[in-house]
Amino acid sequence: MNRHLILIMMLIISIFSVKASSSESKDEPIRIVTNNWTSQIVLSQVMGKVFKSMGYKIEYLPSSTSDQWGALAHGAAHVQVEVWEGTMSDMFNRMVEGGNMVDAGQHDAKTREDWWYPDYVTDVCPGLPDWKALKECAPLFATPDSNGKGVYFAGPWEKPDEARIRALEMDFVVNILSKGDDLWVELEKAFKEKRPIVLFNWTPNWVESRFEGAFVEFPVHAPECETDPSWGTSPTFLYDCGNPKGGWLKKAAWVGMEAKWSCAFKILKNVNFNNNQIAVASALVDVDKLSYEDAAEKWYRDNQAVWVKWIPEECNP
Ligand code: TMO
Repeated sequence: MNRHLILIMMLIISIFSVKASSSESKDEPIRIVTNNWTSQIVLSQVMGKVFKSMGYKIEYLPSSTSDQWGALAHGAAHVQVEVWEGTMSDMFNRMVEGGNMVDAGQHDAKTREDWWYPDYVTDVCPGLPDWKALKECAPLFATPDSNGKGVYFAGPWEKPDEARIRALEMDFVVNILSKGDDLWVELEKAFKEKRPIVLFNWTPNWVESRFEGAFVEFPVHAPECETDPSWGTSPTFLYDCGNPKGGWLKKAAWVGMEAKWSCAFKILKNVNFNNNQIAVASALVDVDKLSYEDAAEKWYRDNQAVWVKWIPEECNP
C-alpha cells in the first residue's frame, strides 16, 4: 500500500517535471523592443535571429525609450537589449526596484552619453573640453533664431539638459531634434563649413570612426547631483554635473519571461556586447549604408562564434 502510494507520487512528480521542461510556449512571440538609434535596432534584430534559431517566434515592437517601460511592465514587450545608463538609469532602476521589470544583466560595453563637439571647435574655443570654456564660448554656438544664445542639439531621449543649463548658468538653449538621425545631419552641415556645433553623442557609436571630436567635461557625475540640490557648483539646483563616464549598458526583461520562456531568458542573461561590437553594428548602417535587416544579418553571420556561446548547453535541442 505504502509502496503503491510512493510509486503513484513518483509518477505524478515525473509527469509534472516533463511538463515543466516542455512547457515553454514557442507559439507565442517574444516581443523585442526596438528604439530609435542604429545599434539598438540592429542588435535587437540579431537577438531576434538568435531566438529564432532556438525555435522561438519573434516580433519587434518599435517604441520610444520613454514608452518602453510601460510596455515592458505590462508584457506588451518582453526584451530590451540596450538600456544605457546616461539616459535611462532613473527609469530602469525605478522599474526594477518596484518589481515591474527584471534586470537581465550588464554588457561588457562601457558607455558615455553627453554633449560632444568636433575637434575643429577647439580652434575657436581653445579651453575645451572644460565646460567653463564652453560657457564662455556660448555666442559661438548661436544660430539665426537663437537670439545670440548658444544652441545645443539634443536627440529624442529625455535628459534634463535644460536643468543642467540652468544649474550651471550657461547661456544656451536646447534644440530637441525629433529624429535621432537628424543629429548627424546637423553635424555634417556644420562640419562642411567648420562651423562650431555642440550636440548629443554617445559611445560606442559609428561617429567615432568618421569624426574626430570629444565630449565636454562637465563636473564629474555623482548620484547626489541628481537628488541633492546643495551638492556641486550650484547650491540650489540639481543636475550641475555631467552624465556618467564609463556608464553601464544593460538588458531588461518582462517579469514573466523567465517562467514563460526559460531558455530565452537564460540566453538574454548571457547576451554580452562589447564596445567594438556595438560600434560595428552601427557603422554597418550609418557608414556602409546597409539596411537594418542586412546589417543584422551580416553581424549575425560574422559573429556566430560570439552568439553560440550565449546559448546554454541544456537549451540546445
Ligand atoms: C540612448 N542613446 C544611445 C541614444 O544615447
